[in-house]
Amino acid sequence: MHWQTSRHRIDLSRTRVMGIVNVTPDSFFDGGRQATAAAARAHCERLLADGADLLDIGGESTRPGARAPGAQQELDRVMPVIEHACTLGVPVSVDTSRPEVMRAALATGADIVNDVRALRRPGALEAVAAHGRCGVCLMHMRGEDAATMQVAITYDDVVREVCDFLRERAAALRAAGVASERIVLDPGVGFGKTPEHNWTLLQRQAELSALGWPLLVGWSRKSTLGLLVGREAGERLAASVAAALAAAQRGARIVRVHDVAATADALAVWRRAGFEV
Ligand code: 8Y7
Repeated sequence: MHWQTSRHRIDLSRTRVMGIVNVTPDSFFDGGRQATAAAARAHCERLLADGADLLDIGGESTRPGARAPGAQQELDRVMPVIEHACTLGVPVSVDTSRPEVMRAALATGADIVNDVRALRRPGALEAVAAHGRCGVCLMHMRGEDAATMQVAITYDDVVREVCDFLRERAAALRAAGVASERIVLDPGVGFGKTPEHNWTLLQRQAELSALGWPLLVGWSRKSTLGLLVGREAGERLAASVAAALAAAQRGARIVRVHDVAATADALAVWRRAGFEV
């Protein structure tokens, strides 16, 4: 199984680690735009030294209730970091829902569009289709944005509804001419879901894998883990690593994480123990 992206054809027979690079003023010491960009560039190099297989660079905070930056602000944040990341020899993903940010990142050489809104914004699907070669991660999210997604969450059957949504989005991309091998799916842990929904999606992850596309999953530091073990965001390393292993065991081909070194070490042991199939 492979993931075709702009510059790299990623072999997914081995579980891959996607390192998270948040270029938001609240995620790095905020000494202004230059300092934030420099810290983010250094963070890319740190994650690669720690064993990241891919980098995911984003400038829109998806914290529940966060306010979205404007398009120009998002471009100003992410483009200097993407330009640098594209020189480092690994696939680079841009975490955005904006077609103009997708186009700018792809023009610079970015390999993958990671969209928590699954290319539902006007022009987003077209931006990916027009490129002809980039990879794309389609994530399930209930609701429009971080401000509304956790309001009144009900599903009849969360796994069936997430599967239906992802199947429909993948079909829309195929209809627009996007090759199947460019597409990866993601259940969207924490996006319009209660902790119970998130655990159900992990327990029944095999049903998502059965859709036929590789799965990317992100549990890193999320509040569902914090609730289970009774820990704040900065104290969820062990829970995050365990969740990444559980997701890998259930067939995730890419895990999206903050703590790359610990996750890569854990996956190395898990792999050596014969769990990777
Ligand atoms: C995910 C994500 C976030 C995820 C994918 C956080 C941007 C929240 N989570 N993208 N983005 N999957 N594909 O806690 O689970 O990292 S932001």
